[in-house]
Amino acid sequence: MNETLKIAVQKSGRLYEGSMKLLKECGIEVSNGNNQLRVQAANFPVEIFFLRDDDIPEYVQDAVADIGFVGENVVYEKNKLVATLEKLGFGKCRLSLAIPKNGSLQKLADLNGQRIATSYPGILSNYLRVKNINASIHEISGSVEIAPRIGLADAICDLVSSGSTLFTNELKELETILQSEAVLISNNQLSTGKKIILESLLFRIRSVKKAKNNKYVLLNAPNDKLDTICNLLPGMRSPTILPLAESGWSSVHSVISEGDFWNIIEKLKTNGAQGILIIPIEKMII
Ligand code: PRT
Ligand code: ZN
Repeated sequence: MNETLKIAVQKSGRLYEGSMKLLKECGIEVSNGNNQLRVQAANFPVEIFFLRDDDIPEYVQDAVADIGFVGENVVYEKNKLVATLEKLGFGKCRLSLAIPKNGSLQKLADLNGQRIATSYPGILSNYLRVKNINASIHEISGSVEIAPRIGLADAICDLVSSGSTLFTNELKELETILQSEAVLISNNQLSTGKKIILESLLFRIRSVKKAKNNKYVLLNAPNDKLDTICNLLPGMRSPTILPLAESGWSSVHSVISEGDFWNIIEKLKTNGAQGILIIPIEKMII
């Protein structure tokens, strides 16, 4: 029997674009033109289910979907029996406690006896227990940031990315409880056929992620500086060196990681590298 892996993706919202883009970068063609609830990919044995993000962990646990793309914050909050297999590199945010900017609350201990509004009662109550804070939790499903202003709560616990929502509501971050990004979760009891499809999907996802974290670099170097320059460029194995038409010079090709980028470029320049080209990598297979 030809099996299909069922993938749960957020129907609309902050993770939709990133999820669809990742599938596309993995070479998986999906059209969701008619706002359908499920679609079969044209060229890979997967079927996409479009769902609310809050429902994804439970649907994956119950095998309605085999895997899902969802925020770690939702995975921790829902606490279902699913395995987190891979961070996906988008949907980055943090779950933080925030307090009025100019109020009497100043530190974590000040939250004792206070009311905290949140959509994450599970994560928050665990955190407060560990920190020995005795506060009451008011669960609300949206617009948490207005709760202190309308007198519903003294503090909030909500997702933050740029911080501008807190700023416009005259709140400030007190503590970060959790760093989060979109992750791939899986049902724990996939059939052998589904596991094979998942492995193939994970291989593609990892190749896309590696490519994003690396850049291809091409430069010209005087031959007497080649050793120093090659030591700055470890590459996947070692740099490729080709002679230039002009004698005494070589062309060096390598791969550098995004994190080291500016640091390495400066050192390359001071060591005599010229004509440096940095090129994005589409896929990286190691
Ligand atoms: O309809 P459905 O239930 O599927 O969607 P939803 O409304 O519950 O979720 P959605 O689309 O808002 O968020 C989906 C996921 O995106 C979250 O679970 C997080 O994993 C991730 N994510 C990343 C964020 C943010 N960044 C984010 N900034 N989710 C929400 N926010 C909100 C936050 O709640 C606050 O209101 O954005 C505001 C803060 O943003 P800044 O930039 O002003 O700090
Ligand atoms: Zn939601």
